[in-house]
Amino acid sequence: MAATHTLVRPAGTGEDWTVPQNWSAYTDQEHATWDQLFERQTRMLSGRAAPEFLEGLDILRLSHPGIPDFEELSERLMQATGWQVVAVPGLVPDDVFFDHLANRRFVAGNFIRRPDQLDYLSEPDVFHDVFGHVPLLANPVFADFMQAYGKGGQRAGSLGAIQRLARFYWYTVEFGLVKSGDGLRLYGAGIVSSRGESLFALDDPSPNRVMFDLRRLMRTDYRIDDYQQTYFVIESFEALLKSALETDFAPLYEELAGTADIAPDGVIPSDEIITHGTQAYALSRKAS
Ligand code: HBI
Ligand code: FE
Repeated sequence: MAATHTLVRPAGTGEDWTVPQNWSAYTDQEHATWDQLFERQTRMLSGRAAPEFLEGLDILRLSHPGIPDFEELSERLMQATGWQVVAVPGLVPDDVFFDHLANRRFVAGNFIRRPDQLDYLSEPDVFHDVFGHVPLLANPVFADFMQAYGKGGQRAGSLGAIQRLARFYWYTVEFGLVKSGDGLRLYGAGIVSSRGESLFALDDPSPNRVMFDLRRLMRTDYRIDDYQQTYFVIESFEALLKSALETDFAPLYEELAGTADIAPDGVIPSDEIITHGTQAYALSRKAS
């Protein structure tokens, strides 16, 4: 999610930045890394992830051993919601990213992290992109939301509001929580693909957990280097889709241009707070 305007299209990538996944080139070690991460996360996520995410894992039969073949995966996903997964070598420019989403194509890194990077890497790899993002694309409501986000991104570019929209994505698609009849559940890809954050986001007393409010969220800075200090909780995926489809974004961006940013750990009077975090974790990291 960092600034992507300086990216240079690598040799061998198409005009749209896609590359062949080259599935047959994965080594046994790389497939084993996928299996290890998959096993560890699915065990952790039952009872923690949103039911829609867990259903997506089932529908797409992502449990097959080894890194999924994007062609097979796309066939199942196409049948469920009309989405496809295409391979890219890494981050792509914002306009390219939005164009893919607007056309119901999800771009996924085709490489996988090294065995010494199981818990953290900064670039989105195939485990983050496919395990983290793709299951919810099998859900019709979330699938429509992602396309609406892509179309919104195309408009935001011309309005100079990419940063606002990037915050929307960050605090929902990457790090969102959702209410369920039985407490909060995880759905953000950055959370569900991370062992540490899957525990932290739901159970730790450190972070704030605040009900989703689009205006508020678009004013909030985020950190890319550590666990989030605030998580926003949506009422439902239907409500999320509604906020994307029914908000008139151009006047909202204008209104927000006159407001101050809110720090990643900030709380404001209008917040509907579920947990007012201690921030003990963030404070301890700063001290060390
Ligand atoms: N490229 N591969 C990839 N994955 C992303 O999630 C991504 C990207 N480029 C731009 C981007 N995300 C974001 O900056 C936009 O959502 C704003
Ligand atoms: Fe992501």
